[in-house]
Amino acid sequence: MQKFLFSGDEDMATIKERYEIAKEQYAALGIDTDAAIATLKDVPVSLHCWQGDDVHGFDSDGQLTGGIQTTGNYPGIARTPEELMADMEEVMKLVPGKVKLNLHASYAIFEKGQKVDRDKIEPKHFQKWVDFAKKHHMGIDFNPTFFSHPCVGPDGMNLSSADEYVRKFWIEHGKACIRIASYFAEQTGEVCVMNIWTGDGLKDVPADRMGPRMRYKDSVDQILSEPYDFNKVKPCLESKVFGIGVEAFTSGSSEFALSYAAFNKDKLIPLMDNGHYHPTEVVSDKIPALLTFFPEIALHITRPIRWDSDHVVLFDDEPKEMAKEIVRNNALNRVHMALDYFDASINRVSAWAVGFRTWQKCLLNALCLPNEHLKELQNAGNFTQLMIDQEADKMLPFGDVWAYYNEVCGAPQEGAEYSAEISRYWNEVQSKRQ
Ligand code: RNT
Ligand code: ZN
Repeated sequence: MQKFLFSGDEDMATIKERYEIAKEQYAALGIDTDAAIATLKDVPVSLHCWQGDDVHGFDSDGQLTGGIQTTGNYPGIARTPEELMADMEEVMKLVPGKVKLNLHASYAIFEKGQKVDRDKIEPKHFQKWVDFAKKHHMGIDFNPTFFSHPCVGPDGMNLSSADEYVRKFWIEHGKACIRIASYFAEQTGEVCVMNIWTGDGLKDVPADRMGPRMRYKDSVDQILSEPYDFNKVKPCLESKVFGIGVEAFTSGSSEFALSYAAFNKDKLIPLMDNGHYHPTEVVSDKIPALLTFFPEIALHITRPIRWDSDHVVLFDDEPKEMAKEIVRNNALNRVHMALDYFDASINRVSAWAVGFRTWQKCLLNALCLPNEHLKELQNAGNFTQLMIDQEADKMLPFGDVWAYYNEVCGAPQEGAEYSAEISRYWNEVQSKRQ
């Protein structure tokens, strides 16, 4: 018998009962929601350590540079590795799905008297992170930190600097990071994606665009000359259109990064950050374009508002569309997915968790669509029915599947349950940091 449910009336049906009803509705369209949940549970998504402390890291007290910015001064920021790890553990309680750890080199943890500069960092400076990852059965992704550091040329550049001393320092940093990435892969038994991003660029009209790009290319060539096993360490190159203070030119433009990846397919993969393009360009459209040519690609998932503002990812159209492109092209094992946003104006643990939960929603939503059927309609040129069906699919009871997924994963439910846990952690832990 059909049940009628009133929203908010929890007594009417349990999460499981609601799920069973939803499941039938999906099954009528040929969608297996149990299979969708089982698939998603095992797909790793990289959780970036830098949302927890506004991209400060532990190796310097300097300002955030490189064309990126955090705004806001919400209290309770993590100030030490222990606090950051505790916050990340809290985030892991708040989210469903499989978490992979994403570290920046600036998060090296030095024992007393151990401090070295970035060109000399070693695996041992990340041992505590390796132990942390092992404790939680996580793989680790890694990022050299080519920003927030005083060693820059007169033009503010590093990997594309005309100052050879500066450039060499950063090449050595990149090589050190390859060695650390290899250590992570070996220790965790999982692939380590190592992303190269530099904010190198110029504020105003350049006199030379080619020079910095040739030097950037040579720097990446030299970094990748450090030996590594490409099956275990996946270096990537992240492009960017502009940054704060580098509005006129970036060395690592989209064409540069993509061409580099295309000509070095046996050693590097391309990385697209959906905040790094002109505002009307969409990464959802670029994903299948790249998958046509590259066996693997990597993503930074963020939410740009008018610029690369790195707002917390929310369940709106573009990330949904990005997830659809990954899922309907059977590319969940070809796309390395990492989150990259940093909001300092709200509770950082909540910001962190909401973004991770959002990307899980996007993937689950994509897994619960009649993708093959919709493709067939497109291929048959039946655009009338395609529109009707795509609109109907938006009204499927996805919230019930999502609620059940959270229950299965032991994550809190949307709304009051989630808020209660955020408040508890604030009262017991974060508020005491002031
Ligand atoms: C900056 C890039 C880069 C950084 C992180 C911290 O615009 O997106 O990926 O956000 O490395
Ligand atoms: Zn990014």
